[in-house]
Amino acid sequence: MDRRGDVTHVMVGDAGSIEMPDWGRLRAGRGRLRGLRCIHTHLQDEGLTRDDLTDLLLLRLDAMVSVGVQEDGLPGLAHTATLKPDDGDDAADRGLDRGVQRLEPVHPAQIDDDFQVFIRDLENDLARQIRTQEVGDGERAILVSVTAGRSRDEFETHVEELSELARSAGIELVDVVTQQRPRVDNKTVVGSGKLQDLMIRSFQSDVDLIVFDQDLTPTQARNLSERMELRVIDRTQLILDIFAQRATSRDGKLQVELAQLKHRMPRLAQRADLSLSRLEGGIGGRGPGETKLETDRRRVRDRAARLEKELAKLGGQRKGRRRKRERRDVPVLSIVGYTNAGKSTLLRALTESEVHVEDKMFATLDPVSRRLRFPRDREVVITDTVGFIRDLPRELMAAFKATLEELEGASLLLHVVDVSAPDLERRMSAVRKILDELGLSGAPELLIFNKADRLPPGEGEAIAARLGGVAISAASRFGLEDLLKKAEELLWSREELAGVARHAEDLAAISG
Ligand SMILES: Nc1nc2c(ncn2[C@@H]2O[C@H](COP(=O)(O)OP(=O)(O)OP(=O)(O)O)[C@@H](O)[C@H]2O)c(=O)[nH]1
Ligand SMILES: [Mg+2]
Repeated sequence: MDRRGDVTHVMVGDAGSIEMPDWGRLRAGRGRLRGLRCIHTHLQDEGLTRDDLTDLLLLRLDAMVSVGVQEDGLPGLAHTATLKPDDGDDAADRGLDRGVQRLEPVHPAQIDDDFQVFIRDLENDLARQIRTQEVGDGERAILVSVTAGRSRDEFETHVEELSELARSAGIELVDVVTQQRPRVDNKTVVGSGKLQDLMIRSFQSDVDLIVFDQDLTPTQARNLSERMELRVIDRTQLILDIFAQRATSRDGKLQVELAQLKHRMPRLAQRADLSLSRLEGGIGGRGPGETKLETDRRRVRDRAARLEKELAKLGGQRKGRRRKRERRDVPVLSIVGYTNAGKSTLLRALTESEVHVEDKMFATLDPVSRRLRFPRDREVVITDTVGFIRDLPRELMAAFKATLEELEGASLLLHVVDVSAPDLERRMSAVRKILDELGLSGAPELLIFNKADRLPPGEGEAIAARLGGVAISAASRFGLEDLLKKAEELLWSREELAGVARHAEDLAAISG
């Protein structure tokens, strides 16, 4: 029934269910309701069911009404529910009634409220709520993760990391939905009950995006975005999108675009239907543009091939520059480590230069090199690089490889570890694994336990002693001398250093 009271559809079902017509596929405008009430009978007078409330929410109906049928065939009570503006009362808002309000059941003959006025007020409330939600330009997202057999501890750090990634991408986190499950569901990652819950939450909170911690297969991606009527992305896509946001150099931009294309290729292969187009834009429509992806697979492949060629050319130029430096025989110290560990801060502290530092993951993308003069007047080049992360998307490995070519000639790896991270050892092994896979683990490594200022005094040093390395605080410049001394020892053999020292003493003796 529409707002004027005219009957627009008549649906006939059986005792168990009524099939809704397909006008549910289109979303009503933001904050607006559909302008239709659904009035149906229940043969048992059980009141509104879970399915009724779900339909109310998902179809954004003005109201869902069930009228009980008595033994004698006459109408019983009419149960009515409508959407409810979010009043912040979370506790009363769980389970079946999340986001809906029920009106007092009355006999149909006694309904005399002015529905027009009621529904207009409700729409205004809903619209107001959405306006206040639109603060900030970030997109609103719900994160989803299933345990999939991981330990609680491991699961939690993963979810935390995903939240951190979302924040770094400029996404506004609305909710985190987790599910304990031995395995990921083949079709929809989470189970069907959880999926329904997720749909309701996303409608209520008016989110733009759902981010899954698990990498989605093309089938899962399609199923999910179809059912959710929302953009659905996975962790890999999120990381790729962050890289796309950050890339500044020509090289970096091309690498990221190539990685994005490679990630989307299998999804393009399956696009038998149009619903997939929802998957394509990155966050805020960044990344390979929609139009580009609207073309067929071959054009995408061609584009990828062109990118690869151009990248190879740029790689050649880089190699030339590096060779020049190698000829000058300047040792290269490369700062590596998990993202956000404080690598750029360290470079800044050591070289007193302006280097971009930010409390965001993947703040640095392109390598930065600076000169550094050691106390004994030796000069080295020190390079800051992109941060690593566990389960690095395969597509990004290639991009890393190119930007990390700088590391190939490294004389010493300065492996920066955030000593205040609870899972620091897991992060260390993630970094080493990536270095290994990139074939860069040959150079000697100095472990640098940064952010010691975040721990009680002495604790950072204890960890450094246990795992072998130096404890520092790049932010407060604590421990830098120790670091330089250790680096010097690793760079130049002791004898050589002793020789230099003797030489200096001799010189002092002569001139004295
Ligand atoms: N408390 C504390 N914070 C630090 C320290 N060093 C760095 N930070 C902070 O950690 C955050 C990340 O620092 P960055 O230097 O950008 O880290 P990064 O390793 O270069 O990060 P990516 O380039 O994103 O991989 C910033 O907010 C820094 O201010 C430290 O010694 N102590
Ligand atoms: Mg950095």
